[in-house]
Amino acid sequence: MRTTRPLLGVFAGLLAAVTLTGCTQGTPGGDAGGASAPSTAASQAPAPTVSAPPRFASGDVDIALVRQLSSGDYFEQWLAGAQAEAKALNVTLNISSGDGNNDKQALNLQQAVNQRPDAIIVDHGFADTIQPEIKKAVDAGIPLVAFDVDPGSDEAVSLDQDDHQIASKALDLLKADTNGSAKVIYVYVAGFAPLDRRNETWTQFKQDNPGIEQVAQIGVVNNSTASAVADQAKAALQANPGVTAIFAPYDEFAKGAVLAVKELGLQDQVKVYGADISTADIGLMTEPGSPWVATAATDPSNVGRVAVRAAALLVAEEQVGHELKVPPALITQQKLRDGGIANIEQLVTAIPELLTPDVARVPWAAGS
Ligand code: SR1
Repeated sequence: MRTTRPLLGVFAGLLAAVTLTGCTQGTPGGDAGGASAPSTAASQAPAPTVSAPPRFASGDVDIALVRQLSSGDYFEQWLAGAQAEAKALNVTLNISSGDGNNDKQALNLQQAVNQRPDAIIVDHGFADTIQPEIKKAVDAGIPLVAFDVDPGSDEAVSLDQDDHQIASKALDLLKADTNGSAKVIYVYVAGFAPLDRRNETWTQFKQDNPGIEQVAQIGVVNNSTASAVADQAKAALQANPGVTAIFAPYDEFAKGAVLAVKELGLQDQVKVYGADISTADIGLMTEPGSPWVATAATDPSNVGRVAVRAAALLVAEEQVGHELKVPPALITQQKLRDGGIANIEQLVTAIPELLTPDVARVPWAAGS
């Protein structure tokens, strides 16, 4: 797939990189509903040694981003990163969201395909509704990156956060903290690819650790996931007085679990093991007496950046790889408190592996 790039010099490459900063966006870059400023690897990365392909230099690249969900810390941070990377690469990002309505997302993808963008990023989605539309995009020859959704096509590039690791990192700590003996409430909704993969790890974990007993399963994903989960978690805690842990591998789930534990005054008895991270999550985890003791997470804005870089590489017919993974880190309450970490920027400084400039590196871009 790698094309031969024209023999343009280093000077031209640097010039292009400099002129790429003032670009036009399909949506305003960097404004993502109050999400933290996206992190960047620019300061660590070497200067680009090749020039941008002419279409990138002239701002003629359109990428459609077709989302299933957009509300909540994770999705806001992810979008902020995607927009920042689009701006850095001088591409126009046309964004749509199904707002949790799978048919709407499928329609959005159909419309995006009709507009023939240079590439499409599909961000989450249910296989039944989105795969037929992904097939149409692929059949039309449009390069496609599928984040957190099974594209059902070998032609698409898959991107995920290594969800098995996300689950196992949190569960290994749960096991260590409880000496392998705990009654656990589990939060899960089937159909979301990352949650389904984390569920595979949880299922295996229970088999391998007979002292860990799931006493209740709860879960809902909607526009107010945290408060809906809080209501469910309260009922499950009241029905199961011996619970000592809640495994809630999505930060909106974890927020709901934390709320329930606090409202019932069970902070000393019940600990929450989550996934994902945001500045708001860090605040919740480090509050005095917080039951949220650990989360396994990537930096969401970094993942959004990776998705856009992968799509840009496909447009440039550069090698990308068929499956991209952004590895998570385990973030404990203890580590946050000990490090005085209060926001995502400080977290990324403390754990630089959260930035992954080598995943889908764009050779002509600074900071990729
Ligand atoms: C409803 S799916 C939510 C998950 O998507 C992303 O993978 C985030 O990690 C989040 O946990």
